[in-house]
Amino acid sequence: MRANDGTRTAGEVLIDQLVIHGVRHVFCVPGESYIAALDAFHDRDIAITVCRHESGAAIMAEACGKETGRPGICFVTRGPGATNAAAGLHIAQQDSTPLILFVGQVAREMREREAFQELDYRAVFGSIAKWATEIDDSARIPELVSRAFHAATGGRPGPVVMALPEDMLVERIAVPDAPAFEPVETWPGATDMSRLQKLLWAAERPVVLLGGSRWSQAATAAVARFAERFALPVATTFRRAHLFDPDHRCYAGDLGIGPNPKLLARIKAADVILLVGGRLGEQPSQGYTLLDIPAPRQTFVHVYPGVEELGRVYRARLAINASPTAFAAALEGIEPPPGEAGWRNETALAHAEFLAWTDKPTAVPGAVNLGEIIVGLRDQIPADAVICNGAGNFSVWVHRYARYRRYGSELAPISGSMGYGVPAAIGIKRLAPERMVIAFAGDGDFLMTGQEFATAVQYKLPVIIVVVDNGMYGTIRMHQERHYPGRVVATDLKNPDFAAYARAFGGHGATVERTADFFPAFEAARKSGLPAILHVKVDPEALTPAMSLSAIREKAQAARERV
Ligand SMILES: Cc1ncc(C[n+]2csc(CCOP(=O)(O)OP(=O)(O)O)c2C)c(N)n1
Ligand SMILES: [Mg+2]
Repeated sequence: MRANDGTRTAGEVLIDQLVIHGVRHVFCVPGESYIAALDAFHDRDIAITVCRHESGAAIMAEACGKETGRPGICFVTRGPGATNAAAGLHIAQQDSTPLILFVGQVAREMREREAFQELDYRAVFGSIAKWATEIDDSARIPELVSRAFHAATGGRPGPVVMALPEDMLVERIAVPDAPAFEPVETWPGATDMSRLQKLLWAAERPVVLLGGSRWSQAATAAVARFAERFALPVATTFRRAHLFDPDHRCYAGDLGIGPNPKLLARIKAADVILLVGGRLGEQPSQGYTLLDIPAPRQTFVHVYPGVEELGRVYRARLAINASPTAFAAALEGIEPPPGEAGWRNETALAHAEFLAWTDKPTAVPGAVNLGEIIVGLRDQIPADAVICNGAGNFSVWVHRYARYRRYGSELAPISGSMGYGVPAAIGIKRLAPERMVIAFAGDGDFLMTGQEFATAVQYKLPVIIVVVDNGMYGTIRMHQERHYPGRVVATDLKNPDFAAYARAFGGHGATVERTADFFPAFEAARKSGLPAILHVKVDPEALTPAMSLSAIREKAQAARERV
């Protein structure tokens, strides 16, 4: 019960700050270290999702941060709770997602003795988080929590860790609340925009690349209008395909794993590259081979919300420190070159090449073709359906063949973290129960966080999880076959019956062994109204859309014999 003498416990002050900053959902695994904060949720209008593992809770919060651009909120206990949650922190860091992780901490008078589950959070998370701190003085909660929201969202977004000593949370204090935070926009200057216009007017083969976070529905729509007015080809970076409508005549495809070689050639041959919001890290740059470092041959324009990234790897001809949302709005103010753009036909060709690369799945060994399943789903799911996945070779099919039709329809780890898809799907379904949410998971990938299926059942969240079972950690087997052909070590998996697993948790489960059986199974899963798992058994030979397992092995063996 809250007192009416003008005082609040520190736990109550903390939760009140969350309400003020607009938090509607938090994800947690409880711990005795922060029950005073948990208690303060009791009469506040914030939905709590209690999870089965802190990595699941942190990923759910990260997915909400990714989707909304406002910090996802996760509460975990000290020591083991915090280290379990590290998976989500690392994703938030690499994916540039705003996230605040609140961690219980030992009482202040016990610190530095290595008390039960004690950790030094500033030291442990100092290099993962944008800011890791501990609240010593309960009176400063409004100030420090306000700072956490600004730090998580400002510039390049990322994770913040706040440790909460147990005794601090029960102190009774009288302090005023902080005002509600708003993410700080960084606007491009008028000179930046006129220099950009000049560079585009002088271009012959320009390309636009979109990536990173700090986008919105309005910003992606503004970029689409800009692309139309200038007839520019637009590509997206690794796992950011939802930033541009795939049906738009300017869309040239995405720079994922195993991308369209024609898209790579197009970017290499471009004379002006405008990169908005992304870092062009190892994956989209194809191992830092796409552009010369530090000085790309092309006229390189880099628009990024965090100033520390500009000039870090690539020396831009024009570096613009702006958030994508602000930059996209400013694009309305620049004009295309007079007359017909010389590159208009190239843009049409780029889109045709994207369609040719993605329209028809390649043939693969076995009775199930994952590409055909994903192509078949395109017209069966609503445009605002969210498609989630973790890491593994199965995701290469997902990214190549899925159509992400709306901003926010793709939730996938830029960090390549296995186990992402299931909690991401549950987190987003909790936030937006009206949207269809699908997760693709590998057999290895799924069991890293598959226990959160219980969370989906507990909160009646009918997500549909497609487990692509090839009986192995296929990605690693692929690398093994390439480098050590025929020498299989630690990549085989003996799997459970995933459909029975779903039913044991109280969900819907079905097994699919032929492509054509997938679609009625999907429909039945949807109609069940329950969280569902479709256990799709694929041939282990179907290792990539381009090459079978045996072909990869034979190619590596032949290369060995030649040397
Ligand atoms: C948390 C984590 N651990 C390990 C890896 C290394 N890794 C990348 S893909 C992969 C195998 C994925 O197997 P599975 O989910 O079955 O998908 P498949 O490649 O077989 O389609 C592994 C172990 C990783 N990316 N993330
Ligand atoms: Mg597998």
